[in-house]
Formats: sequence, C-alpha cells, structure tokens
Amino acid sequence: MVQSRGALIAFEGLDRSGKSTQCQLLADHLRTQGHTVSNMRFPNRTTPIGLMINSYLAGQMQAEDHVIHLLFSANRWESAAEIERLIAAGTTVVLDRYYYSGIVYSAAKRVDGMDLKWCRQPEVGLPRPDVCVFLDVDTEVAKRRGGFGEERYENAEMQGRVRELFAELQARGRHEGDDIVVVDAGMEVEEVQNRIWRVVDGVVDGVVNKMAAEE
Ligand code: DGP
Ligand code: NA
Ligand code: NA
Repeated sequence: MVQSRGALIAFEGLDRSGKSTQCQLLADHLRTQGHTVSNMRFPNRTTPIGLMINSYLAGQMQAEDHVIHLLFSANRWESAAEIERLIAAGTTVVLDRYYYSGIVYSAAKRVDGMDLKWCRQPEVGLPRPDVCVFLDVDTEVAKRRGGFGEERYENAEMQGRVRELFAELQARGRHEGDDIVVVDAGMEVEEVQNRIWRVVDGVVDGVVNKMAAEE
C-alpha cells in the first residue's frame, strides 16, 4: 500500500482564543489514533525574518504596513517546502495561525488599498489546508482570560475588527474556496476540544480514505 499523505490543519482565532492549547491537544489526540503529527506556528519567530517580526510585535521596531505584511508572508514561505515535504511523507501538520491571519490582521489596519484582496496576493500558492478551524470568542471573553498582552494588535479595537474580517473571509470562503469552520471557543477547554475533534476527525479520515480509494 502506498503511504497516504498527511492532512494539513490550520487553527485561527483572536489573541487569547485558546488556539495554542487546542493545537497541542489536537496533536495529542491524533497521535493516540496512530497518526504522525507535527506542530508549527506562525509567525515562526526563530528565523531571521521571524526575529524582525518579533521586534515589530514587541514595539521595538517600526515597519511600513506593506513591508511588515510581506515579511509575515515571507515567514510562511520559508516553511512552505517543509510543510509540503511533511505532508507528502504522511505526517499530519497542525498550524497555529497561517495565511488567514496574514490576510485579516493586515486588512484590519484599514490602510488605503490594503483590502482583503490585496492582502491575499502574497499568500497565493502556499500549501492549502484541508481545513481551517476558526476558534471564535468575543473580545470580552478573550479579555477576561487574563487580558490582552503587551504586543501590538492586542487591543479591543483591533481584535474587534479582526473578528469581523474573519467572519467576512469565512462567508466569502463558501464561494472562493477557503474552508473555514467556526468553532465556538467560549466554553470550557474540554468542550471546545470535543467540538474540534468532531470537525477534524472527519477531515483527516477523508484525506486518508481518499488516498486509499485512489490506489
Ligand atoms: P501569536 O504568536 O499567535 O500570538 O501571533 C502574534 C501576533 O501576530 C498576533 O496578534 C497575530 C499577528 N499575526 C499573525 N500572523 C500575522 C500576519 O501574517 N500578518 C499580520 N499583520 N499579523 C499577524
Ligand atoms: Na498574541
Ligand atoms: Na497564540
């Protein structure tokens, strides 16, 4: 039997949506089912470009809005070949943020000419997820979870616009092909986890079974 490919699963959400925790829990869950799983997060702050992004987010470096947009995108392209390689080798890859954040956070700045369409262009051609799970919490819930941190973008106004734009991206996705599944993340960790499994298990099975059927 030919080795089936791994699935590519992206998680998105506001800051403080519980995303990073859920990425880890999902990876553990898939491993107990016998899958090989790799976690990645974007921005990947360990590369030279990622270090610049980290400085920008910490407010230690200023950058023109188009420039930082392209750096975030470049930071994903740095890992594109690695993602392709892992998936092809049968590893399921779980991404903590991906190009959906890239599109939405920049568009939320309301810079002239930087609309969703413009912001998407540098992301075109990146490995496409089998599913994107958007963990939805309202900004009040997110704030109550220990408050937004110190980083750029972690304020109620920006987060509110980001949430609206994710909803817009999801609505368009039905026509434009980005499959974003919204999961209510305002509940206890276990309940959110169960809802995510219901979505992801079906997608992962679909990827594996489709490969088996094609053999
Ligand atoms: P995190 O490490 O998940 O807390 O993400 C850092 C912050 O950067 C968070 O506020 C979301 C934002 N972000 C992630 N990806 C992008 C991107 O591609 N473009 C922009 N402008 N912001 C992003
Ligand atoms: Na953050
Ligand atoms: Na995070």
